[in-house]
Amino acid sequence: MALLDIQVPDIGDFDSVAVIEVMVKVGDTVKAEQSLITVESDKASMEIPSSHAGVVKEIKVKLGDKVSEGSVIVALEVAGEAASAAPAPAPAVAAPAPAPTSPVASVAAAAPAAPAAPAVSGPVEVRVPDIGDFKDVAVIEVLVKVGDTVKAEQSLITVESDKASMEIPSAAAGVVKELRVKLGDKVNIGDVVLVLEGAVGAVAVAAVASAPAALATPSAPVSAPALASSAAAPAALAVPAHNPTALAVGVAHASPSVRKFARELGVPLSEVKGSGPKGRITQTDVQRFTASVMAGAVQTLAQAAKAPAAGAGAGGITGGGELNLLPWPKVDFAKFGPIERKEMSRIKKISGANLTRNAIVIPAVTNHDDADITELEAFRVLTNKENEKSGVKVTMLAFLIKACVAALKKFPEFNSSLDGDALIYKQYYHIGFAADTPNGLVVPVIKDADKKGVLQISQEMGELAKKARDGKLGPADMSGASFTISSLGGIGGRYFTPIINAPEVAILGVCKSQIEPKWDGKAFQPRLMLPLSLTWDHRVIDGAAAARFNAFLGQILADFRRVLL
Ligand code: CAO
Repeated sequence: MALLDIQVPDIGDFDSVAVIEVMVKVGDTVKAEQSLITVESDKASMEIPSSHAGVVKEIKVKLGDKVSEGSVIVALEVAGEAASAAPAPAPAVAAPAPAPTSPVASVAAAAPAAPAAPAVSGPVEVRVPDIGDFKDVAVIEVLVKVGDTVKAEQSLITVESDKASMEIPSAAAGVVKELRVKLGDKVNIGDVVLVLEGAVGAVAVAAVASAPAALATPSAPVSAPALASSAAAPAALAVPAHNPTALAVGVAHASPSVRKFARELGVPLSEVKGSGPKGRITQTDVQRFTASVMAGAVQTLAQAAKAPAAGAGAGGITGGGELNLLPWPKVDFAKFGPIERKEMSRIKKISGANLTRNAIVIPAVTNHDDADITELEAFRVLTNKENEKSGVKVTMLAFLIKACVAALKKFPEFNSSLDGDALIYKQYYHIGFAADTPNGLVVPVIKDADKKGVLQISQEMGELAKKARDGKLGPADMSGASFTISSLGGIGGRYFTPIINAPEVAILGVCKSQIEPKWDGKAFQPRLMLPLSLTWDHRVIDGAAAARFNAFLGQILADFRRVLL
């Protein structure tokens, strides 16, 4: 074993460039060719790989450091034999650009404009310049379009290899007449990027096709830095051979690994706001963007384009579309402590999938309110005393079901479902109630609750709850609900945000009632208050209607005689 300093190899024009990512840490075992850091200039970013395999003993650079050829990146512990290999960076192998074979053929994209160059009226082909080890690299961004006026040095396209991305600037100013590349094209030195008209600082094209080797203007030969070094030389791009002065226009600024990451997730990088230096997009930015899209806080341009017009196609509920979700984090929990793996119950698996769809697809809003149930609770206790022998216990939930039926009659859209662009108003009142069972959450349904009294509802609810706990509910017991109540009143808590049980459009969450001081105009009175949380689908219901629904429910619960009205 020996310690070896891994240095920045000859990377051409990359001099004093900033370290924007450190991709390893002390103790990491790295392979030869594994990327250690990402460096970045104004126009290109590049990952610098390790020339040897070994274990990282010390990191000699940090974020923001400026490095050049020969700068030590890490101290690596390598096997004896490998250590004997010369770690010194390979000498620069930058080759000068080939001399132009024709003085008036075409221009290298990166060649700076000759200061005294005249304007020319004919078309000018702008080509990919000689930029070193640069073969069959993909065009990942086209930064201009036909009709655009471009300045000399303005970036035209971004190309990317495994390890580096680079913007190719224009050698001349002019108007884009024709684009010769598109996204995904593989380009090589000499390929025509676009044709400019009225170009300044370049020369007109005489016989383009016959002069493929002419890649630099005579006045400004381009140096061609190649990324050739020892074992560390990545199959990568060198920096563009130009003086990078122009600012990138509308360019997604990210390292190749972040670009790759974004591509895998289908994230449009051009829509992600970078939080890194100079607005560079980091992996975290991509993750945050994805999370925002998932949460519905942000729409990608593509989604916006696909989305139905406002008011139309609200029934996109069945659509789904592409969510481009991040992969679920894979964590080896055993690394942190003892663990046990248990399969989830069948109910949990099924309800989990439904809940996820409903949470993501429905633009849901929850209104919280309180209902004064002092008198109702007194009545319930009295009723239970009187009916003690019947064996049927009247529950607050049974009263809530009746109260909700009255509210659903007054606000029929709460008892509806979306069907494409139409609403189906149900003329029946089947009320589901969430029941907690040892195997997970189920929702039995009280059918025709409008036609049943509180006692009958209580009795049916007791039977259904028992069937639920015993795992004996059949599909018929759980289907057809037009509205659902989820009561945590027997357990506790103040408010929560229940998830709508699609294709219903609203759900009422209820928590534990408690005595609160309420001002009656003269004094505070102890009142039993029931917390209500109404979640509703904003495509169907608006906030005012939701507030009215809750207020109406509160009035009924405060004085149950109103049910009769
Ligand atoms: N405030 C105060 N106390 C309440 C109450 C409320 N809002 N609601 C019920 N209680 C009391 C009851 O009066 C009862 O007290 P007593 O035993 O002294 O009479 C006790 O709490 C237990 O009630 P319960 O929960 O057994 O009966 P219920 O009719 O209220 O509910 C059922 C039945 C099946 C809905 C319930 O057992 C259950 O499973 N609840 C959980 C639902 C759930 O998990 N929802 C979450 C879905 S989102 O994940």
